[in-house]
Amino acid sequence: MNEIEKLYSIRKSILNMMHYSKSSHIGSCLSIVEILYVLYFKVLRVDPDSPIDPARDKFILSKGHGSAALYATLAERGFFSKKYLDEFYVNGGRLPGHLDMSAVPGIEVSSGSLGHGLSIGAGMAIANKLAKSEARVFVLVGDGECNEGSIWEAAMFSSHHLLDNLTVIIDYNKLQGFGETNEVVNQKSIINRWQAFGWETYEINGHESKEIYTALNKKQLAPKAIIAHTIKGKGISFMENKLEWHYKSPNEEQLNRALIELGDFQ
Ligand SMILES: Cc1ncc(C[n+]2csc(CCOP(=O)(O)OP(=O)(O)O)c2C)c(N)n1
Repeated sequence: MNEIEKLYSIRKSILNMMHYSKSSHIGSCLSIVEILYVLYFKVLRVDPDSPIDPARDKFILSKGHGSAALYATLAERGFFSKKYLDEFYVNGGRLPGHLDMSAVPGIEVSSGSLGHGLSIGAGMAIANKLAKSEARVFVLVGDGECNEGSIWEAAMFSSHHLLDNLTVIIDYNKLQGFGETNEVVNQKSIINRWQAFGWETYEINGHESKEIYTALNKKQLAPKAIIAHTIKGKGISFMENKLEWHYKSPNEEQLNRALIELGDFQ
């Protein structure tokens, strides 16, 4: 499968998972598909056949409510069977609604309570340095999640320790659960903030694979923050930039409409 087909397949999986489980956060998932694709197919040194290799790079999805996107990407990359995706967020199912590192191979950290992933990632990055490992650590956070004070504590810590093996990607889709991010707690100066905390910063289109790849691979002397401009609900016209799709789940008619549109998105 080429890149377009893989992106299509991941989005299709997400739509189906959300529909069958009647669960929330479809907009949050669709905004990070290209970022996850580039990480898992182009950047991360990971091996589905050896998922806990001590030398592997690590990725943490700190905004754990985007779990369906990570499960779908991991299945696409071969970490586990795509059949497991049918067991997302259903009673007794294998894949919990928020990320559980014990559920399937490939999940590095259980998440869902926002604000913790970057601190955990900083700990992993410093551990890699102590072990003289070349492995890198990547953390994806939401823009609303950046309202959490713990993010900024981790940001201070990471630049103090010059963690040049740590990268945070901010999914700047400008919406959170109950409103526009810049209205809830203003993040307009988000790049300046990360710079002021001593991070190397990049600003990219978070749906352009080449831009994502280039920013992720730029050599760094300090921790790196990538502000990825994204669209919540990306790829489905009636979901894009619509707050309601933080919580709504597509019914049968909406699912079919979305799947038809997804064909156009290819
Ligand atoms: C500590 C904590 N507080 C509140 C929530 C509830 N919650 C789930 S998603 C969400 C909004 C997150 O917005 P953002 O980080 O911008 O991610 P997006 O869904 O827009 O991708 C909130 C507040 C949570 N999961 N954890």
